[in-house]
Amino acid sequence: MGCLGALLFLLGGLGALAQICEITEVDSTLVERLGQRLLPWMDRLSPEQLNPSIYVGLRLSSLQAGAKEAQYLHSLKLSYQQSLLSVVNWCCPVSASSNDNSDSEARPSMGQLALYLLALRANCEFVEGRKGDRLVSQLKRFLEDEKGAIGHNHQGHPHTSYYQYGLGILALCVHQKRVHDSVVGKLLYAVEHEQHLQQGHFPVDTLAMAGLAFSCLELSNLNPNQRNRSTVALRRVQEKILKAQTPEGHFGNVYSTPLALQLLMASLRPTVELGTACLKAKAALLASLQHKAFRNPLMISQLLPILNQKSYVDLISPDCEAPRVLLEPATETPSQTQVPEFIHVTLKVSSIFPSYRHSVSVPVSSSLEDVLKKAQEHSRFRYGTQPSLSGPYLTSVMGKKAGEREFWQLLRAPDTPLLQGIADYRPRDGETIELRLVGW
Ligand code: B12
Repeated sequence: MGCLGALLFLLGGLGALAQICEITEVDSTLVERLGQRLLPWMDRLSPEQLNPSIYVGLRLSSLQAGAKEAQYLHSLKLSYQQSLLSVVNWCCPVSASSNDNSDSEARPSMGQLALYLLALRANCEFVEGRKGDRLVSQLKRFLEDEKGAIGHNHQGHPHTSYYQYGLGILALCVHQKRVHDSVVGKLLYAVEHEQHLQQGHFPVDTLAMAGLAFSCLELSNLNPNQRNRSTVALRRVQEKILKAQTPEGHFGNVYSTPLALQLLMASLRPTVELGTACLKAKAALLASLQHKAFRNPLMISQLLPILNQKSYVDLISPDCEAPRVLLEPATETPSQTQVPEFIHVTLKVSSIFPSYRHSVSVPVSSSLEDVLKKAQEHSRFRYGTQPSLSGPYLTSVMGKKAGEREFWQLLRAPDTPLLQGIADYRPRDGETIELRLVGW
């Protein structure tokens, strides 16, 4: 045992090990800057731009947005209640299909409904009354449908994903709503036979979400018959996440680290190995913050809780009286008007016939979305997107829509998948970006 190990052992002896995965003493200006990036998004109150995850992230953070926060929750309530009441048989998630040109079928998916329930709980509300009961029944029905899609012999897949399945169970759990053992059983099976989760592209995020759901069930004792299985699965999740730590310290990648830390923080089984891994992850995360890796509001919303030593499991009994620092809008430094410098980016699509390859010129620090727009204006390139909580999701390229369990993957040539979406990724001069239709 090295020096660090010895220190952690000592802390454990003092009963402090339970907090060993907490990310404390982060520069408060860094945290505030993250929060400030959420503020402009809180002015976007149209149903397709509302994002319950932003509200949850802020309420579990050390920051508050004053009157904006209440207004945002109000808009969320109007939008979600309306969707519920206007659709008699509210079901079936928005599929990953679209027309070319932006399309926006704005019916909340299972995961979005779950996030909305988390948002209510973040405001210390329990779903209740007739409307509340309908929300709960709806989410339970979603989960039952997904259970059916997975099938008796577990050969099928949920229509959405195991990530959303975990989110659904977690949301009901923090509202103390019990789901059937067989629903929890499907998620347990998926974790026990991990190839089901490996098939997805982001096993760490999915494992972390499943783990958060199991932690909540364990703490709330909602499915006592599944307790032993759930305990073993939780340990497995923790081990898998620790094994997925990269040499720099991230769990999976930089963007799965916040959820992974939420899970590890909520862990009831701290170990020395866990403490060491968390310290390393903290260092990696702080370095990413310095490099401004966190600009996407959804990503910030998953990160803010851990910088306040909180996880979604804390929504079992949230502290709505905890003092939080009021966010002021960022002061803008006036940019000097300069002649924009241009870069060249090559766009490549081989998954269609005839294949496509074209170079476009865009101003420095343009997004990939700007590149796609430019290519569409100046060549035969066509694309379609769908709004999502993470931003515009690329659904079709050259008229070819991604089918069920397929997606248009974004890669930097020759073969590096991008870690950001089209709105956030900023290509460098000379880069080739490939859009590739793949299964998941
Ligand atoms: C499941 C999942 C997928 C599935 C989605 C299909 C499905 N039916 O579920 C697949 C494998 C297809 C996928 C693809 C991609 N994903 Co993804 N995905 C996730 C995951 C695990 C859960 C998303 C979810 O269900 N959220 C909950 C629901 C309620 O929210 P929602 O907005 O309604 O969900 C939809 C969107 O999230 C959308 N979606 C999924 N991924 C992404 C990524 C981006 C950038 C956008 C705009 C939309 C989007 O699909 C969801 C279902 O419709 C998250 C993990 C996380 N920590 O959030 C990563 C995550 C969001 N994905 C990520 C990335 C990078 C991608 C890709 C860009 C990878 C690539 N190189 O191609 C592509 C998207 C490319 C495109 N066409 O625009 C990153 C985003 C990081 C960031 N900086 O924003 C995350 C955080 C994973 C990670 N740790 O790196 N993803």
